[in-house]
Amino acid sequence: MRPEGAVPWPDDLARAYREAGCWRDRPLGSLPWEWARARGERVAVVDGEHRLTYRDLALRSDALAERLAGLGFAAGDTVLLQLPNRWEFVVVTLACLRLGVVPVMMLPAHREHELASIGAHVGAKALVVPDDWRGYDHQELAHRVADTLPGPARVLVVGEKVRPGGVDVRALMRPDGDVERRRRWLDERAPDPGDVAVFLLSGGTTGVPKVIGRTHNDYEYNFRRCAEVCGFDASTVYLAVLPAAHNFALASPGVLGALHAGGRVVLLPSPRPEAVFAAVEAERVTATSAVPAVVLKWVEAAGDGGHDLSSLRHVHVGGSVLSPEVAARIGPALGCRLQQVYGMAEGLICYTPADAPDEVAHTTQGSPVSPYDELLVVGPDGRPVPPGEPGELLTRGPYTPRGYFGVPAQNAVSFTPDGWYRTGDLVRITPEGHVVVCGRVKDLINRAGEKVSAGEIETLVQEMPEVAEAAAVAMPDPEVGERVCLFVRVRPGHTLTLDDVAGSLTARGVAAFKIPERLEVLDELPHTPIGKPDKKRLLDLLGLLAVRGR
Ligand code: J2J
Repeated sequence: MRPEGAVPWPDDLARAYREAGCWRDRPLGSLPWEWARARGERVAVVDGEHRLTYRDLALRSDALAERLAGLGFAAGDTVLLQLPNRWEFVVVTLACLRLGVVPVMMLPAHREHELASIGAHVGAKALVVPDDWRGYDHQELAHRVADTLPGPARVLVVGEKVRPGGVDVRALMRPDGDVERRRRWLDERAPDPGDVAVFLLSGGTTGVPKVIGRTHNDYEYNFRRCAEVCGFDASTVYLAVLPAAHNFALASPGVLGALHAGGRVVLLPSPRPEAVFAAVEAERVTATSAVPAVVLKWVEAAGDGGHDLSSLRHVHVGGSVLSPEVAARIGPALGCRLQQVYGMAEGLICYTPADAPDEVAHTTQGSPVSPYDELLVVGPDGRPVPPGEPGELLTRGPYTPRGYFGVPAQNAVSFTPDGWYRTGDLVRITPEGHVVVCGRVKDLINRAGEKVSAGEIETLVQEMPEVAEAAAVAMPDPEVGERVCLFVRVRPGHTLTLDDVAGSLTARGVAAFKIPERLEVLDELPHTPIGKPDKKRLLDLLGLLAVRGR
């Protein structure tokens, strides 16, 4: 069942993408058996001491899928999936895909604010959470959120300490019973490959939740093409350190791309250099992906030596701007090749070739992974700029859906009438066809690859009684690229500190990565001629304050 509110491709293009072999009309949930038939006893997923073969994956995801059906879940239902990088993440995701239940890929850092608004928007029927994680009680959070949702929602818990009222997911995965009968039963109920398989969150979700429905067909093409461009095969050992729920680590090529290619996936819940280097050495990792802030830490720590990183062939770096200087240090420090990637949960992915000359790998973000990706660079008037000039990138293609889920008014802004997605990124395209990201026109803060919508923060802060007006801007930062800086005008007779803001947002369940890290209180905010806060002038002011050493 197609969740209502998803925006499909036009019929003629859908036909063309099928004829071209982009869309193969196979539901993603059928892949684990396809993989298991070819390479059943090989290890597919490693998580610490846990090692799952391809056959284990198929058996466990089938068992869970059938028992989810027994609990009343059916194709087209949505569930909020909030799990860290552990083996259960893979099984739960595959089980949902098998049954046609659509997982919404929440991040472990999300809290009540995000879970409740997205859950209400998609009509979530369940939350899947760890019992606790990094000292935080996700079970309690999930029950609280479930109570706020308009319809009944179950709490499914992965862990030892399942409390009354929650469902023990690990117990549902036990691969006992009649395997063949279960497989046939699930095959008969396989979802339509043109339907939405997963919901991804858009970087910089505004007040309006921007959720992207990726179909079985388009997402399979996404990770298959990325895997091809990255040279993934049966010898690949892919290390996932970024949250596996993020499109980058999930499918670009990430976890799904590595499994599809017959490789092995190693899951690590932390990008700390020590843990990463130990995993690379122990599992002979060949490829991994990271945002620039993380790879910089690896480069700095690699000099200490002590670990054998010789198995590493490629590191994929993207999500935010990578400076050419840091890019040039990656290969020598880690003993591998750099592939830059410019991607987005909305679709388009660009990669520098696996064997690109340094010039290309260090200074560009590569070219689209599909020959059917369309790119258009436009000026402020919406017209194409001359070749090589910078402008906003618009894109369409076989894995770039035509709209967000259930927000027609937002879609009229984010997409052109003829289906181009407005990326909000300023790019130029080199004569060789490589994209270079040179800025953005969208109003967000990119903190170590985590996108924070300025508008969302402003709305939340303006709800504080002390605040008359607020503007959030991206403060440049050597460590994480950008941090959220908040400018405010307070109401007469009030004062405001950074702690007040942090306290208020945290109390309202806003994810920690969105909390402003600097506050400037002004008597007046500068405005543009149409009366919006003038962010360019605020950024200039920030520069001046920095020069004055504040
Ligand atoms: C500058 N900005 C970049 C880059 C993304 C692979 C890799 C990344 C993402 C991702 C992804 C950038 N240089 N190399 O989904 O599959 C910024 C742009 C873009 C936005 C998308 C993937 N790579 N960006 O980051 O949906 O602004 O996806 O529009 O989180 O990140 O963010 P997101």
